[in-house]
Amino acid sequence: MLNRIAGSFARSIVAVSAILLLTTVTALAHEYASGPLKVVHPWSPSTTPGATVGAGYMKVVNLSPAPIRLLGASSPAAARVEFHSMSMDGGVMRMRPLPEGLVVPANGQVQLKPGGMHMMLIGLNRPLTEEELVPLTLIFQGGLRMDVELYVENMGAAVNAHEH
Ligand SMILES: [Cu+2]
Repeated sequence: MLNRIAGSFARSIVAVSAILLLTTVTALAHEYASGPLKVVHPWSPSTTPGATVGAGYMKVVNLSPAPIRLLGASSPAAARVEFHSMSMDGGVMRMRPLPEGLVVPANGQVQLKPGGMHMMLIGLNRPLTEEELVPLTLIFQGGLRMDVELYVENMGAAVNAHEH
């Protein structure tokens, strides 16, 4: 009898965890598609109150046989959005703005990630809060615009790693 109760209790825990897992995976693995372009899991680390700068990361996939340039981006949460590269320079990580944006190779992809190429949300008008979705418009060559949302994750380590 006790065994039976314990068994059904365990089963309901499994069911609840499965639902939670599904919800989390859906929120984290969001992606957007437009024509030959796919933007996979755009996200931002949460920021502390008063922070004026945030970061943004994502994977951009180009399914077309021609390279496509990502010219820039904008967000209502920031005065402007810049693309930066990051490289080692005499043992020091340095960021460089990419004023021309970046090229997504033909049938290829570009990964923006902590410690690598990234977006910077400059002049934040509010903190980025864990689990919120921040609108971001990506502007590609040829005038193609893509609206995505940055999913804000609690990633203190990523924010610290990004400071320069
Ligand atoms: Cu930067």
